[in-house]
Amino acid sequence: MNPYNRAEIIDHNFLKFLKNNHQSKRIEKISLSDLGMSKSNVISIFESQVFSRHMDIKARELKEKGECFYTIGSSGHESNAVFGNIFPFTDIAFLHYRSGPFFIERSKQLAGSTPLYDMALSFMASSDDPISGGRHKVLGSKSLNIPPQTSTIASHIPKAVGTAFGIDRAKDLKIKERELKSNSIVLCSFGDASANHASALTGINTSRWIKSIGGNVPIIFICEDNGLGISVPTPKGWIESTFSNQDHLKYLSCDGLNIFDTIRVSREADSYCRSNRAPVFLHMKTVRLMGHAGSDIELSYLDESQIESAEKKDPLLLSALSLIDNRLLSTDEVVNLYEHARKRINFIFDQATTKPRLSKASDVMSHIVPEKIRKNHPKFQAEKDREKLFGREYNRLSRPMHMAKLINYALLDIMLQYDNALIFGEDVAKKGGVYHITADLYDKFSIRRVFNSPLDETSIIGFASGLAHNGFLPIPEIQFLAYFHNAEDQLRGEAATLSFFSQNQYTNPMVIRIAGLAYQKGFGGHFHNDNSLSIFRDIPGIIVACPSNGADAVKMLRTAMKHAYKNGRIVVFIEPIALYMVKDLYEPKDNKWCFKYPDIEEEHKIGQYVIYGEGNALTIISYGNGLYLSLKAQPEIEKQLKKKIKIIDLCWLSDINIDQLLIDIEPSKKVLIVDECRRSGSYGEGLMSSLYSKSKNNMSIKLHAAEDSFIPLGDAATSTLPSQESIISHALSTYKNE
Ligand SMILES: Cc1ncc(C[n+]2csc(CCOP(=O)(O)OP(=O)(O)O)c2C)c(N)n1
Repeated sequence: MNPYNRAEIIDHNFLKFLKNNHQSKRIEKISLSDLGMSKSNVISIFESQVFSRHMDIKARELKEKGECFYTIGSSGHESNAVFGNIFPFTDIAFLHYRSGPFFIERSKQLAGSTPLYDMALSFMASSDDPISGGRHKVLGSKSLNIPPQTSTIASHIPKAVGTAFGIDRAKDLKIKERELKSNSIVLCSFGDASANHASALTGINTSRWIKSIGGNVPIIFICEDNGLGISVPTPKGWIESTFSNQDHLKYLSCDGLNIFDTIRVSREADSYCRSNRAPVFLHMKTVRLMGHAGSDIELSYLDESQIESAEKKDPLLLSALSLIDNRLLSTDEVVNLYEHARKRINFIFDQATTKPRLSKASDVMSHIVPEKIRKNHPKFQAEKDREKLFGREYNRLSRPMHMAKLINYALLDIMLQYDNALIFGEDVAKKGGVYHITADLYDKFSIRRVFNSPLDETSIIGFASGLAHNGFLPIPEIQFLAYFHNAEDQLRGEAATLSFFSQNQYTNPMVIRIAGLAYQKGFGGHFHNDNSLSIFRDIPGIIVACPSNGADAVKMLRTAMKHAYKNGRIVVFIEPIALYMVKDLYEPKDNKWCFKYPDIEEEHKIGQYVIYGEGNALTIISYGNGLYLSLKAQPEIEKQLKKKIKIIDLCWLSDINIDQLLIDIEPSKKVLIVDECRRSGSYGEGLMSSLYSKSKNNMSIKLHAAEDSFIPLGDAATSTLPSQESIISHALSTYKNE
């Protein structure tokens, strides 16, 4: 036999061993009633294991023919079928990519499921695949309560923790949007190498952190330990020594080569987690068979003897022997079941190869932007309730205020209107955030709805995704824009891709508030004055907002919430720190940057920009601090030009209506884009190219952006940024076509 074709060897060995098997005493004798299992249950688990094995064998054959993609299999991990049996499908499951047997076994809990066919379609990247529609080979199903996972290892762990936390919190708060059963728990599986990842460690850490302060986090972390991460061995005893001694984390281990041990320990994990509402680390030791993935040549990093030694521990064979030794099936019955499953899988997979695949860009992109997840929108609260909530502040609502205060008011109204909204982040509770934007919310809505997170941005955004799986509308806060980078994958790789990989069946709406941008006086240096938004610019499907004043901020925040609630959208809401407390525009005490709190029903449509002035000599397009500085520069520019100009505040940095913008800037023909962010990757850069490529007229468009530099501390802090003076000079030279 070809030593490189391990699938063939394993298949052959399985049958050879069974045929030569004479009743043995290798396997422990068990009592099904002690395990709380029926004979048919155990046979069902075995059958799912067999189906999964044949899928791996067949997928490899089809991959050779170029019919099948991305063949990462489950061989060696077959004991995870046990979890699919023990845990009810009402327990939401975030699965490792080797959890095929789990998926097949769980589907038997729901009449009418067609897991083999569905998985075959996913292997074949067919557009008929019911979960991803041919976008990825994922394990996922809305009806089975299995959200699809990306292939980024461990990145599902922070959100699984958020979902676990959200089960009891939703019940507590009685939110009507909740989807998960009150006594349910969360299952979250991953590999042993993945357990080293920062996302894994922070997820597990956050679950313990919450439990230590009395919160409920009913989650079972299932580490399927095959001792390898592609070619890198996990040090002996590493998983056990890392996770068995942690406070607030119950550690249990099972032998994944032994179906009955796995059943026994799963039951223990289930009972502990469900009744204590506390995290459990279930360590399943097993082997990996057939290499890491279809393209992996194990012989390039393992000796043949090492490979054979793992193959001798084949859990499928060991399951078969357990069933035979315990007289649940005869050898012939096992062989029959095995061969029958082979035929069935071959037939289904061959059928699946004939099914359609995605081809057009528009089809690929059809679910990037989620939509219509809820019909109705929560009503505004009665005026008397608002009056009570605002208390002393109620009578001040009609007074002009700076942005920080107005956003605070908006959040009060939003929390009143949306029972399912939660605010969390670093220092947001009692302290009210570093800039007091969330001040008083904790007192008014209690710690159950406004709470501090551990100091970890990955957890904050992951938590938001997870909470959204149970009907919450999270409003996480990131304390400073520069620190969002720590959480980037949770937005870019996870949250933003969910509706894409699930065809809008799963969404994770959220409104992420981020204090950011530069021009802060007397504080910071680069990390508190980060002036780059490029991290958001290329993420498909998200909405990005950046208000320049309090009144717009309030209206935009309301619109953001509405789109998150009704359409499942993810909104990144950038709040320019330097403008939080600004009251004046042209002169000290002119109060021209203070605004009244907009009436409760006032909104600000996505993509709608605001135009200041009607002059056509020149148009300045900007947002945030750049807009504020441009308005300050306007009188001098107009004085020098002896003509009037127009200034446009984009407000929304995504969804810019280029066609409409071209109509509005057309009369002036001269455009200066002022962008406070670093030139490379700035929104201004993108806007300039969009305007040029769509403009039919001879227009002159210039970009005045910040230098490609980090921000220093001290007097030089604004030296790399557009200033009132530099805007004036750029405006004049743009006008003169210099
Ligand atoms: C964040 C990230 N880095 C690297 C990879 C590439 N990669 C895919 S699987 C894998 C090994 C994972 O090993 P383990 O967690 O032990 O799971 P196993 O495949 O052994 O079941 C790696 C490095 C990835 N998918 N995601």
